[in-house]
Amino acid sequence: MAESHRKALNGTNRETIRTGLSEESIRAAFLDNLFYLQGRFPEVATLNDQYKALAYTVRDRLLHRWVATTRAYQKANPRTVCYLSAEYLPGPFLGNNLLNLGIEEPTRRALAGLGIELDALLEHEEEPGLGNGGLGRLAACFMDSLATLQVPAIGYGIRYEFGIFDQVIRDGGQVETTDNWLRFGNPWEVRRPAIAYDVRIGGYTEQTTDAQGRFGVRWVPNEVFNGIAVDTAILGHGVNTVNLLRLWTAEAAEGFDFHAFNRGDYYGAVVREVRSETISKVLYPNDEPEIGKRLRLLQQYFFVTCSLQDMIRIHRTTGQPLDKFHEKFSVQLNDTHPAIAVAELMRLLVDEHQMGWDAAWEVTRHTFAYTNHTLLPEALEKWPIPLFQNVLPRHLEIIYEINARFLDEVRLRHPFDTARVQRMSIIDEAPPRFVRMAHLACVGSFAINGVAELHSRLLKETVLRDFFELWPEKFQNKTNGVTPRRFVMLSNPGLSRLLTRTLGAGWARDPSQLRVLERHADDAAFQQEWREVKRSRKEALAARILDRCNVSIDPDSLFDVQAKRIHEYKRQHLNVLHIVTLYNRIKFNPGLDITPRTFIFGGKAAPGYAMAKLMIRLINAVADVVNRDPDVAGRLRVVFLPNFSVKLGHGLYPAADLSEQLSTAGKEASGTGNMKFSMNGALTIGTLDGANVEIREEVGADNFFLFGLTAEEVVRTLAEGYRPWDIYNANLELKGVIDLIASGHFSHGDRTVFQPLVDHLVWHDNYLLLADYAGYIACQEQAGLTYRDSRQWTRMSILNVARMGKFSSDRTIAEYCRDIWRAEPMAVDV
Ligand code: 8GP
Repeated sequence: MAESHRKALNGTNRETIRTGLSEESIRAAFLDNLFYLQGRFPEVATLNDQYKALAYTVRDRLLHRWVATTRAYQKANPRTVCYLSAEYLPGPFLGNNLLNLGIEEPTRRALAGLGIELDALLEHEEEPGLGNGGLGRLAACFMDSLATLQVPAIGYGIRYEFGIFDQVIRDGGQVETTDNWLRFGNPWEVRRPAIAYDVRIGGYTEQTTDAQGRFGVRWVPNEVFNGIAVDTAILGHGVNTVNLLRLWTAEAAEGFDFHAFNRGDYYGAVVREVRSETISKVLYPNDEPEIGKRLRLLQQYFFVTCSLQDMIRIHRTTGQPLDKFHEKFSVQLNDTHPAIAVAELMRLLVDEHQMGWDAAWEVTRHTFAYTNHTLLPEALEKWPIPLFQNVLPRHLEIIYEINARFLDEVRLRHPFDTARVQRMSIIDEAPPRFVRMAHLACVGSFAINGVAELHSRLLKETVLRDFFELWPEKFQNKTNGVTPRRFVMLSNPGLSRLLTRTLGAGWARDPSQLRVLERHADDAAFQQEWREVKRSRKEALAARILDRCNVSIDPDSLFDVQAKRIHEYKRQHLNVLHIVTLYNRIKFNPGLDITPRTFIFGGKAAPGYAMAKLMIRLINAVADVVNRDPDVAGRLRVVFLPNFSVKLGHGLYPAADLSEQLSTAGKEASGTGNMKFSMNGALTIGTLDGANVEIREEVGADNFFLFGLTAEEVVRTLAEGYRPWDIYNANLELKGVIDLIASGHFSHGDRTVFQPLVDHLVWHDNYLLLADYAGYIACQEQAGLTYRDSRQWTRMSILNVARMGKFSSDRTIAEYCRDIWRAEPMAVDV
């Protein structure tokens, strides 16, 4: 496909220095960009100069597809999906764009001709860490799939100057440093100073009367600043569609406050500029209480108003009236972070475009759809009314009005049920009173979805139960997916080649074709090739770990990997209990014959989440002791890979043998790392949680290591008065493990370090580690034994890849398009 694509373009008169896809064109363009954009010549160019020259070379090749797409959209005026997300984690762009353009090989040769290694430039790229984890990465996978499926779409968000912090491990603990990803410039973005919108903040509202005597409301803000569009091209795979990722950056309304200057207040003016620019300065790490985070509310409103104003501008260019807005756009709210959009669209329509309330509400409630990404009550956003009033006084009035009408509807359906009315209200009346953003999102959306079957069911039964009873027709499930382009083709070229040689190239766009692999699952020669691919990825990871962490690991050992945010519900510490169990077993029985394992961890903890940081400390402390202990050498190794990112993931997923998906059942909405591992041939050890349930269904129970309580059992266990202390005392092996941690064995004799974690486990354990411990250990034993039977293990690995087709984000996006967005593909010609 890439080849025909290239030929088609090579055959046209578009073969210029900015568009040509041949080795010669790419080399000429590279040198040209080095010279004219960097002012450099090859002999003095730094790695960064070379990287940028190549990035511009590739970007040029995106640009005419971008223009062609924009033209095609303007002409056809298709229905457009707008994805509103406060987070995007796209990962490095260079490799993905080369892949999607199908020019990786000619580019490699073009550079080699100049003595430059493509891989060094790929490695040099700094990724935009504009997200915390799963939710932001999902948004990026969706952008990839929308473009690949040729669906007209815009992703709207915030261009944070500092993304997710960089994680450094110092003395075994996490230290955060700022992520200055823009330090060397970002060659992929195009700034559009002409696309700028006013953003008002604070002040008060007053009643107005127009010439016809109609009442209206005027919002008199006390601050105004600008949002400027910064665009990144998102190219689909093997197609010409380039969709927009449009991120907003904040600026002072006039770069310079002449009024203040005239009064001699030059510095006051500059300070004001600095203040407005802080809006898009930094991404908030998650798991921190929202309360009091004024800047966070400002950020949410900032990107939402710019995005909606932008949609209205685009809609007006089509000549259609605003009451047809929802026919042009379907707007997806990625969690509640953009939920203020419901009130903002009402404000824009009613106050700024003089639409009547009822007509505006018709448009609004047909525009939005809401995706929920978590059941954890602490993650459900609510804003204190005093703060809300201070920042968005007009929106608060609008929300009160929406709420009053909504609660009338509830009362009509459920007379006398005041408890229900209180539960469902958008306003939480507990002092100081709060705006419940999830309720606003539910009331203002025509569709509400969870991100895996189990999660969607639990949403209906628990946190959104009242809303489900009121509007069952709004509720849907859309099981997450991930893009096989980035997470298989780009991350694992060896596996991709093997798949393409065996199945043809179609699997990356139609992964149901992977099923054909089932036929080869027992073929010895194929199995051998399969193992060689895995082995080469394990060697590459071992080299990286030696380089970064100065720990040598054995590629023949079982690579047992857990990479995700650090959180109690994800239970990295259950994994540690297993490691210490094996450690103890070997210490008591030095001759013990166990499957050699390398445990690899990656993930960040929210800076304010003390227990998660203690978990990181525990992993590193155990690693330190285990890796130095000659008694266990050759059998156990533990590595914490710092600063986990999309880029690190590229090296991690393909190298894993076993994927740890340990969340307490009912807590992980879906998970997406689970999919990336399994698509690369890792077997999963996991609970019946999130998408694990569906992965197991697809790959088959025989090819999945299952343990643990079900979501229902978790609820029941807690309700019946769970006593972890009893389990601790009843299970001698578990007791030995916990006592060893408590004894200071891993903390230089200091018993206090891990005491909070140990105490929490034996007295509270709300994530039920102790309840699941025995099952987990037994299941791990099974996994270790199976690994020794390499034919059996390889067979299971092949079957995992063969049956993971469902978890391509193309399938997810096709379902959103069909069931929620009513959006159709539209091919673009160049
Ligand atoms: C995550 C869920 O935890 C994960 O299970 C799911 O796969 C992913 O979303 C994509 O749907 N949720 C978040 O990342 C999340 O809630 N983040 C907000 C706090 C920022």
